Amino acid sequence: MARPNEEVEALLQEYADLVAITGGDAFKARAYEKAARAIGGHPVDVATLDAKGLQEIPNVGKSIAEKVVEFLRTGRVSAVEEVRASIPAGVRELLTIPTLGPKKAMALYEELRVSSVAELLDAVHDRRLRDLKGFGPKTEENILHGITLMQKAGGGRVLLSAAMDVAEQVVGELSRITGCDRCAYAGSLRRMRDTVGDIDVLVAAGRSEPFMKALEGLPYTAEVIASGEKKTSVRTTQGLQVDLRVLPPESWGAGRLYFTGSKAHNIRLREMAIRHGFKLSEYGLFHAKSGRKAVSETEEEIYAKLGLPWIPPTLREDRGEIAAALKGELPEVVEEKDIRGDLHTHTDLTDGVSTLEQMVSAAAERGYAYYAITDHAPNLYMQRMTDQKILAQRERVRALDGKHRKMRLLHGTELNIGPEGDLDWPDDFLAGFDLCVASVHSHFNQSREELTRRLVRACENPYVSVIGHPTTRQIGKRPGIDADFDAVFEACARTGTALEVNSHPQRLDLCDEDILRAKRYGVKFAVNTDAHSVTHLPYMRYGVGTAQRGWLTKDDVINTWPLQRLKRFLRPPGRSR
Ligand code: DGT
Ligand code: CA
Ligand code: CA
Ligand code: ZN
Repeated sequence: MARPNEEVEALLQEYADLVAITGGDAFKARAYEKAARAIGGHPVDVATLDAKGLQEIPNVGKSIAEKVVEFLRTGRVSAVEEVRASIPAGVRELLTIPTLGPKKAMALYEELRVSSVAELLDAVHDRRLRDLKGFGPKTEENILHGITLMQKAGGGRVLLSAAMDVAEQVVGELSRITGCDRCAYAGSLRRMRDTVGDIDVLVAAGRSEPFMKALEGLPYTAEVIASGEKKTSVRTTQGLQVDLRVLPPESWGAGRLYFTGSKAHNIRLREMAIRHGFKLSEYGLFHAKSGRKAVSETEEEIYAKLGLPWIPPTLREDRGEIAAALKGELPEVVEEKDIRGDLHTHTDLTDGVSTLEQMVSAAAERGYAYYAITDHAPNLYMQRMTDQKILAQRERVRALDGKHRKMRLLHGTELNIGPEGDLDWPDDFLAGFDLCVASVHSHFNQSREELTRRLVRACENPYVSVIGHPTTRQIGKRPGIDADFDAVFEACARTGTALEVNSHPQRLDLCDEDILRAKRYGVKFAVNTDAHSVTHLPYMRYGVGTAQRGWLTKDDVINTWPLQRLKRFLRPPGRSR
């Protein structure tokens, strides 16, 4: 169940797309898009606001506020229904292809009468798109890729954050029931995979019935898929499956181990158990000969009997963690409490929705020792950044520094890596920042050579300390760019440039496997949120989970370091600063 703010955000975004596709006012479409983002990032639940309260949200005017009120009261908005009805359902289906914007979707419908994904596939194969203005072979390729992505997302996996929201609510509800000894989630969610197929919840209790009944009766349970004494499965109103298993309390550790997975990790453990004369199941570790139980209550005891230390769930992917554990070489993975600050964040000076003051005080509440503000630079033209604006912001940042306990503020920017690897400002201007993040935001379809050179050039700039969201992937929407990342990682190591692990649940970029690869080059990392609102700062947990899946330790992550060490990394003495 999305929060009301997110539901409203999705609805207004859809309206903006529909306005654009029906050839409506581009200004109006943009206004709805801005309002959608502002509401999505607004810290107060919109369901608690009236029309007047809504209008206090930036970019929300009277007419938008009225639509939101209508939605909150009736679950629908007549204006949205109207435009929906004016567009064939197939064209709306086209809009769900992640690589196809509203303009192109409309052109396909008007020029070629394409009104479904199937018809679009036919048109691509018949090469009918090539005759359309603004379409080329590259567009075809993108469209085909988009359709593949969409069909993959149709496999029903959801973003880690969406699954986490549901799981935490379910665990909260079930924990309150009398007789609940323990309750926790397991599966890919506990391993912090970037997407989750279904949610596995475990309860330790003597009787299972009250828990099964409670799950079936939750307000967001839409359908009961299977109902039994040991396991019940339901589907939520948002289409997410939740599997609940109730275990006897003495089997808690064995059950948690089994249902956390991964399957491949479990198989390795079972093989080890057999070699040690045991049998491992979700009920415990048993002596193979006598069938007598050895241990079952905690994961630690089971690992210990197999001669292993406890292995963090984020490492349980059969990527060598058992061999490392046997050698005593398991990494001590970075934890959220180790993070001393966030090095990539935005404010409403560009496309953020919270003010500088709001972002800074929310960061201070998180107990950070330092915090960097890195708004977009001028080459991302939509953001209208100027030298004057960023310098004025610097004054405000300096004035705020020290006002929040001991948290120190860094003034930075997120530069745009241009098609040639060029950056927004000359070096002497960059020298004025405490920190420069540099990221790719456009020209994703350049050749592999061009993309690689672009990223390597950015690394080579002495003022660039972090490469933001390095592959630019957006989960379920857009694949990462096709650069030679081995060359990029090598350049990062050589130039002392950190790679970002972007914590936004839609990005998680670098992903676990890329992190593992980059780490072999001796690269350092920065786990950042790229927050555009105070509500995004807590996304840090997802970045840290991803960093753990990439086997990163505190030492690998520059924003766990004390400020002085971080500053030396940002401004090494050899560089001309
Ligand atoms: P998901 O839901 O696709 O994101 O991935 P998981 O890992 O949560 O997989 P799921 O929900 O099918 O099963 C949860 C855990 O239960 C899985 O990680 C390991 C365990 N498990 C499930 N089926 C098997 C199996 O056939 N053999 C073994 N050893 N473990 C299994
Ligand atoms: Ca699962
Ligand atoms: Ca499952
Ligand atoms: Zn960016």
